[in-house]
Amino acid sequence: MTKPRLYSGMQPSADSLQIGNYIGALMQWRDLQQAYDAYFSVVDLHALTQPNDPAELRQKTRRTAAQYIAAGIEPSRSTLYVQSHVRAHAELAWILSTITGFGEAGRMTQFKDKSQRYGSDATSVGLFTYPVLMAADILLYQTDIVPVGDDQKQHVELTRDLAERFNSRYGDTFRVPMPVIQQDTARIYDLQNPTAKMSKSAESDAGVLWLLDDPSVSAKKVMRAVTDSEGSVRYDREAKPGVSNLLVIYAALTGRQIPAIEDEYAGRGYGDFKKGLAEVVVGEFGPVRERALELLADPAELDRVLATNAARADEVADATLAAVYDKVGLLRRV
Ligand code: AQP
Repeated sequence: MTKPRLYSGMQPSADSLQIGNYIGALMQWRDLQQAYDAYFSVVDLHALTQPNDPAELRQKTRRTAAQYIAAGIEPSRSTLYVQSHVRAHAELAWILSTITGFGEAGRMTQFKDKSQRYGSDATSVGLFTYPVLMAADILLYQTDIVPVGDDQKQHVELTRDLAERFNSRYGDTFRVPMPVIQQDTARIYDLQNPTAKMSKSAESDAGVLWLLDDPSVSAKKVMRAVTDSEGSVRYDREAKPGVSNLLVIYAALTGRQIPAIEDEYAGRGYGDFKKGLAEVVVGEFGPVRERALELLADPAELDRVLATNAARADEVADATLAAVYDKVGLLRRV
């Protein structure tokens, strides 16, 4: 029996992924790859919507791929590739852009947020059409499910609308994918500003736990995380965002329930709790970091793995694109 298909990706927007990417995405991908025919992409074309140094972008792309593998994505089981290696992404995005309404794209809240943040001079057409490229990413693989954070839900809705529109205009071509929204408890907040999502592009480094941080640096960041003056290890997202965030990280990395962790640290104060969490973080990330650095020490081998996987992705993507070109009436090259 063929497995249902899954697509997801991350932008190579930093040298290292952060613990939010790990808990919110990579840990789930690692589990899902058993039951799904999974496609995991490093979406470098998406990353071009923000200013980049070319040499750094190449480096970040390799580093992101290495961290996928180090975190447990198996390139022999899942198709783990770099988006720009598969030409069909950009080509399908063009076709889909011709059936996307200008107003429809303008309603995307992420575009509104980001364009406001960057200002009109730094807001490109590429940033505006970002969700159309994302729709192409997903639809090329006849995807059944797309695991995403809550902030990406609107983009998957647009993807579904475009698939349905294309299918009704030109005949059945695309599978209409379902978003699988990650639990709110999988959302990780900045250690210094625990009401803001932890992010690769955070302004300050102090609140971000990087996967590739030296273990002693990760431990220090945990010890310095913002808490409150109450002194009791208790989950209360509203009143105690800092401690609650640390509890969520603890629970996610150990697979334990939050009440059990609260019980363990009852009456022991924040110092002990943070020390415990620092051990958990270092224990989890140490091996991931080592494996990622090993992979990065042999870039030729990493590039070879990515090329083999891109060839696998090409096969599926090219078949979808050929069908699309036929349906819309492009003349076949003989
Ligand atoms: N703080 C977080 N908690 C839980 N999940 C998170 N993700 C990101 N931050 C958290 C999940 O990681 C994946 C990364 O997707 P992306 O690289 O396309 O961009 P993003 O969501 O915007 O992630 P960042 O780290 O905040 O990157 P920048 O700063 O480049 O925008 C997604 O599955 C996301 O849900």
